[in-house]
Parts: sequence; structure tokens; C-alpha cells
Amino acid sequence: MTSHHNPDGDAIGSIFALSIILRETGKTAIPMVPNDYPEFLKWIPGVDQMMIYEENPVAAAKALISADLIFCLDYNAIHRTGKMQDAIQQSTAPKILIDHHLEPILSDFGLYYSEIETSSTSELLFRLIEKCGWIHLIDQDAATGLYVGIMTDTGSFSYSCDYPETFEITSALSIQESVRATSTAWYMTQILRAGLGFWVLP
Ligand SMILES: [Mn+2]
Repeated sequence: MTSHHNPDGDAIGSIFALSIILRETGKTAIPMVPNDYPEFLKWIPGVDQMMIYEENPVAAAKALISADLIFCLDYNAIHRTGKMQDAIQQSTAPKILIDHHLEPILSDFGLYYSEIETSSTSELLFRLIEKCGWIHLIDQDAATGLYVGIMTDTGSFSYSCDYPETFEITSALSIQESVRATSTAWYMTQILRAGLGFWVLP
């Protein structure tokens, strides 16, 4: 499971969630990002298992080159993975794109699910999980990852959210999978503000 250089909430949330679900199906799944991710995402339970390519490039490149499949989440061209791109290109594993950015370079990928009229990659991933009949595999940590992806890519539901599906999926995550939406928003707001030097009361 890979994502782009300078990973954001959608990148981290989607690759983390897909890794959890694939492990539930008995696969070995390694979530990997090219470089470190922001402090405000580090509270997500279990996210510290993320492999960071630039911190261990030999082992990370080996994992990519020996993978059976490489999922490419939240980026539209392999060059967006920065230092990781050579190892991805060297790998003969089929590359599966799941992404919502404009103008994907489809020749980079063996299979693709590219849709721009959506909030986020996390939303597309939820739809794919649903089509696979894997909704029951979304545990609270995976749901939190998907929720973080949708929430951050919409600026807490202030843009890129004119689609009913975004709210239907958010509702499904909130109700069925017990995402604690208020505390998720609170954690990230507090950590972001702490980074700016102040805290606020909830
Ligand atoms: Mn995104």
C-alpha cells in the first residue's frame, strides 16, 4: 500500500485502512509512504506501523520489488512518490491505482479506479470495499482512517463535498463502525493548534 510524497490525511488514512482490511483477509500488507507524515496524524491508533521509505530505503525497496501487488492510493502518477518511484517502477507487480486527482497517467498503472467527482481516495476505497463485500472487515481503526481521509480532504466538510455519497459514507462510518467523529476532529484540531503554539478548550 503506497501513497504520495508528503502524505496527507487522505493518503495515510486510505493506505492504513486498506492494510488493515487486507490483513483481515489473510494477506501480508505493508503500508508505506515516501517520507514522514504530519504530527497531527500520529495519534491514529496503529498508524506507527507505517513504513517510511526514506528512513529505511533498502528494506522498503526490497518490499516493493518483491510485492505481488502494489496499491497506489491518492496519487495520479508514479513520479509523485518521490524517492520511492524507482523501486515502484522496478517492481514487476501489477500496480492498482485508487485516486481522485485530475489527469492521471493511466499508463503507469495496470488497473485503475480513478474518479474526480468525489471527496477523497478514502471515499473511493470505501466504495470498493463495499463492492468486495468486505464492509464487515472495517474495524474501528480502519474506519477512523477512512474518516480522517474524508474529513481532511474536505477541510472538515467545507469543500469537495457536494456529493450525497460523501455523507452517506461518513454516516456509515460513524454509525456502523463507531468512529468517534467528535474526538477525531478534536484530536486533530488540538494537535494542529499545538503546533501553532496554543491550545483551546473543547
Ligand atoms: Mn486525496
